[in-house]
Amino acid sequence: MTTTTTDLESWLAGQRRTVDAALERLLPREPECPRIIVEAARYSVIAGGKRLRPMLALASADAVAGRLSVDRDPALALALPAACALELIHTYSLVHDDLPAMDDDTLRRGRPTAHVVFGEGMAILAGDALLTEAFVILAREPASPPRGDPVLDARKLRTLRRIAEAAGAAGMVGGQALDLQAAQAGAAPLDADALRRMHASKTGALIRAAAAAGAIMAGADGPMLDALDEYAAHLGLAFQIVDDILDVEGASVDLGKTAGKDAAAGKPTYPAFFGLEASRALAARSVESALAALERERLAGQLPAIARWVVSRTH
Ligand code: GRG
Repeated sequence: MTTTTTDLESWLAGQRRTVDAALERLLPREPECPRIIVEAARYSVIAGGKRLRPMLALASADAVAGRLSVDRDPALALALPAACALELIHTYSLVHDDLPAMDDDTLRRGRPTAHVVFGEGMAILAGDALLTEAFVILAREPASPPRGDPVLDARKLRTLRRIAEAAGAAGMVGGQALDLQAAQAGAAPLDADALRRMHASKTGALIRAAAAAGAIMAGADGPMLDALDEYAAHLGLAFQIVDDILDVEGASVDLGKTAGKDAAAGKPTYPAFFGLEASRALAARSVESALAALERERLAGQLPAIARWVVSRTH
């Protein structure tokens, strides 16, 4: 059975409501936390965004449950804390990326960036809080079923490690460091292969961790996990290529962030290396490879439709 756009849209809308309600519950609160950090941490998360990483984690858990013929709702519930943690880590990375010391941007998710509203120091702390709280959530949740289940604890530890590795120096932070280094005066420009490797760490690692986290929490192992990792690696590449294309073609008002920044800054991008048409073809080929990885392990649910949506999106 194929999933239609409407099926995907209504699935995403339902899961998004669940994720947003869970984020409301899990974000830092008063009175344990000072009001200023509660407000600064919530500001960029509640602003919205596509919630791609949480959706991937949940779709992955759902696909694994389908494949293992177990109930989908408990699998989704087990994956929900990891889905929220991933969104907090992703949001921290955007808050820090937008700082004057990095990309120096004033518009994100359709709103002024966190440092514009709260000041630089507080935006740094908001990012720090989001990153740290993500690991509190991964260690503490889910609160039910009762804690102390050794199978669940083992899944949680694997998930926590997978996400930490993806967010850290071998993953997102490492990729951001390469990006920053390449932008320094006098630095050698990245060639197409170095660009691919930089994005694989900076953006791809967390996308892969999202698919893995949902799958691990739902009980996947071995070839099923490998297939999902391959799916997500291709999806991450397609996502990045489309992001570069939208930076050329999109309007800031649709994107919710400043369009045209990469070209203006002379940054290497897929359209700059290959042109728009070849970049679109590359993204389409990546999606085909992502779908082939799923088929190999007979994984489905919403994952194929999410892959197609990633290349057809306009924001
Ligand atoms: C500061 C450690 C650190 C890392 C920053 C991800 C990242 C690393 C920076 C973002 C720069 C950027 C615009 C990358 C292009 C791809 C990307 C990650 C876009 C933003 O993600 P979306 O489109 O955002 O999923 P929303 O707002 O929809 O969640």
